Amino acid sequence: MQTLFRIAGRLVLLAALSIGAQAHVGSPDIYLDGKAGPYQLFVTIRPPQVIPGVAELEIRSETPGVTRVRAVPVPMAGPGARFAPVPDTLAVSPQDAQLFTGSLWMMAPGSWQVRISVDGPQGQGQIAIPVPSAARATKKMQFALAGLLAVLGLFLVAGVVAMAGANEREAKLDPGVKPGEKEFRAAHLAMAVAFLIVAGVLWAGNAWWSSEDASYGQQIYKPIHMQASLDQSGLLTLKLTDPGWLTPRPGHISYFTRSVDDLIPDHNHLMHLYAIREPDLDVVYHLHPAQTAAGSFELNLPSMPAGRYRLYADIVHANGFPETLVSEVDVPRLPGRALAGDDATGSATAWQRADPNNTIFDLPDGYKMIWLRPAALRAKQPTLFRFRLETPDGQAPQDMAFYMGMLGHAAFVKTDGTVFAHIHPTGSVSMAAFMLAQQPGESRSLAANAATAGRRDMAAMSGMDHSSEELHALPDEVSFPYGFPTPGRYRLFVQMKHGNTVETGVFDAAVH
Ligand SMILES: [Cu+2]
Repeated sequence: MQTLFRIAGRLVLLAALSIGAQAHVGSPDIYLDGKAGPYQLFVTIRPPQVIPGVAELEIRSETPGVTRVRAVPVPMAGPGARFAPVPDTLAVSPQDAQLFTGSLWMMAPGSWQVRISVDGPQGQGQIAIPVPSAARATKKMQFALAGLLAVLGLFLVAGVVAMAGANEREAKLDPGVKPGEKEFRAAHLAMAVAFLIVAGVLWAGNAWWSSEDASYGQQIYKPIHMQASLDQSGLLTLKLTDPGWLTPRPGHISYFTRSVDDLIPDHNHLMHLYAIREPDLDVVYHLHPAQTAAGSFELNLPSMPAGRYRLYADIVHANGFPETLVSEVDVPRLPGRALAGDDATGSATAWQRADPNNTIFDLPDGYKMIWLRPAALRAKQPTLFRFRLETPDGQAPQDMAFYMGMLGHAAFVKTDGTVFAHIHPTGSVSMAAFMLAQQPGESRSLAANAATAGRRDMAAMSGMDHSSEELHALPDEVSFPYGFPTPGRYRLFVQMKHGNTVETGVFDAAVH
């Protein structure tokens, strides 16, 4: 009986669903284009369906000659980060000598990293990739499985009770002798006692399982809650509240904490807010509200076209755990106010009326943004999305500039509202978390280091520079490593900067 319960319990546990990344909405897979020492890698990590569970890893070296790739998951912080287990060696694909695949166990929810080391003709290279890990929901047991287990369980209960009865009724009689009234009475008593014992075991099993279920329920990811409000002057206020998730309990060790006031800046801002007008996705704003108190952000909205906007706010916690908070706000006709700072906007025709194969987007100042798009777009396929900017007379702009330290920013949005991903030339990882992961020595103060290390390390990374003084000619092209999570219609908002102008190109995609 206990074995039956254990098996049933394990099956339910395995059916508990999870998603890996909260950095985006509905887009758990991690895509990264970066350098491990001298080797340029395109890394895809598909976090597990369950926690604990197995993450799938796919690494393509764009630098030839790589002989061995090893990988190991470790927590971003805490003792686990210092005592990393022995890394696994990835398998070489039989079709492609520069494609390496493998799988890694992710043992607990929280802020993790996968450390990758690469061997080749130019020595060894390292890169660490942040992997947020969290259970998302508990899936109910399948009806057919539950029915089968219930029938088997009933059979076992009936069997035990019947055996106890038979033991008292007939086991002690000689062969051929019929049981009398005394035996029947003893048998009924034995069956009642056996039933009570079995029922007690079932009750204990159920209590044990309920406590397992409750403790798993504790692990299920609950995003920080964001409440948006707008006053008559156009002041947007965002209130962040923590619904409680993986809160450390007395007697339990927890290396993962999260709160509304442990945020670290990601490319200069504590919050990156995309406001996208519903349901046409025809107007987009990339804004940066300022923190006014713990868990409170404010922004004077620019004069936006009226309508209902969905808000996607990207934040990063001190331990490198990123989250995208979602809310909505109705924007009425507001007093005129210009865009300020790093804020930028763009608009296009409604996605329903747009050509899903469009490659050229005409910008308001006569410039053009061009998507060097592949022939077909498939879900889950790691792809480099490449965009180029052109002057009105078809030339490469000579004054390309970094927009918040990067060659470009892109938002991939599914038109049904189920997917939102804010992507950079490095990929889908949070830049702040990526920088944290590159630093060895976990005893540091994460938040303090991230703030100061940010400027220094960002310059060293691909497609990023913070020293605006040394303006060597920047490329007129930007690329984003990403893969659509599911088939369907998507809209892409791509931002590049030349001079003091941030251009927002809008493209559509039908993904198969
Ligand atoms: Cu960005």
